[in-house]
Amino acid sequence: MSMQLDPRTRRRGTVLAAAVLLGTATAATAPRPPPRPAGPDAHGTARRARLLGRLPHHPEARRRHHLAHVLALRHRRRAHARQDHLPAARRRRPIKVLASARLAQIHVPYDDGGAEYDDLTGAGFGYGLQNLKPAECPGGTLTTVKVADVGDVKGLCTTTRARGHAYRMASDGGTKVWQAQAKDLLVYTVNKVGWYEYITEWRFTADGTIGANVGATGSLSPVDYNATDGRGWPLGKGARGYATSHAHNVFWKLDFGLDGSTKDRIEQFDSAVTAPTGGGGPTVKTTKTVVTKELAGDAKNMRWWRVVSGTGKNADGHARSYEIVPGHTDTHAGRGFTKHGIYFTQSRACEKFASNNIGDCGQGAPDSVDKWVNGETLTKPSVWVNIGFHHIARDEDQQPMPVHWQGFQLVPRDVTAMNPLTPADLASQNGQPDLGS
Ligand SMILES: [Cu+2]
Repeated sequence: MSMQLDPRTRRRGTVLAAAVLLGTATAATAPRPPPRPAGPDAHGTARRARLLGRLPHHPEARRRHHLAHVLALRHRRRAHARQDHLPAARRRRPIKVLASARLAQIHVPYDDGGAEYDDLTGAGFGYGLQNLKPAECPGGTLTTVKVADVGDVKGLCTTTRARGHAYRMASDGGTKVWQAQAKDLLVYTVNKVGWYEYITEWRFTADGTIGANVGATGSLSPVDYNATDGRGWPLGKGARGYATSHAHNVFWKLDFGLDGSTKDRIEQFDSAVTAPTGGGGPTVKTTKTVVTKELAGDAKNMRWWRVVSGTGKNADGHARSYEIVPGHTDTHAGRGFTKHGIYFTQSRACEKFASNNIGDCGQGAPDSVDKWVNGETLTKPSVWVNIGFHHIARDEDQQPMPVHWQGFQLVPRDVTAMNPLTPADLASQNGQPDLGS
């Protein structure tokens, strides 16, 4: 995006926190589960994950939070209505996953150093919430959002979308095929910032995976077509205009509340591969490191992180956790806060935005996530995910620009003892598969 605003101008209340992270997550859209034996998490089968908002400090954020709650309640009521028709054995308790999940900045520096924007807190992202027509929310529900200084905007879409195979498995003898077609639950908004439009999407998959993505569309900035210094790309017949290359560094802030507790633990895993020296194949050694202090982490081949519940275990006695799976990212070395792909900080409510923070952390407090990593012990971690996209424009970016997505997934690891969609006749196959005939 590009707007002729002072990029460092702080405009309180410009944020539409994508605190739109509502709804009952998985089972709301999953095929109706098969009957289960009685008892909590019997056979380790699925429980419904859900998200709950947390009460923010800013009045405006509170209003949005309220909306999130209303929607979450509505979803819950519907879910309960559905469950009323189920025998007791099939009613399952939800498992809390997140206390809060929000978009935490979109930082856009241009390659020539001439412009740099913090779209959420410096360029009016929240004011740009767009009204959506029903056609933009196919099969779903549009909800009205109150935006400070703007008014009501019918801008929040909640809908479902076909996903295709959730799983497929043939028996050894080929006599039977188990397969399921799934739907995702999607919650999204569109915000216009300058000539760019951002789609903020939260996606809940029937297998428990949560996806956070931002899609950039709209139009290239018409005032940034002057890159004759080699920092752009020629667009138009011959080479009439040079669109200036730039980056979109998108940040999310996640506060987990696994099983209702914020006492989560962060673990990092690294695997080292050794090529074979004699007989046998290559070998791999995987090492776990518990992240006990605040950390600015860098993605690396065969490295991953998970957030582990300090209290909750699944029916097999394994600690519940969510793995952070980043999508493709271009890490931008230009600022301290864009240098790293992930940050773990001791949670503080005033630390809301990864850069140009407008949370009230007090006079002289640092205003970006890299500076909040200062050696504190992690007892209540916040997770900041940074996914960057270096945008070198192309002819196809006009007009309008096709949506370009960037984001990450939260993938359940040992949240349930088996696949939450396991059909009844496979429910006994926990531990060692027996495909039978
Ligand atoms: Cu761009």
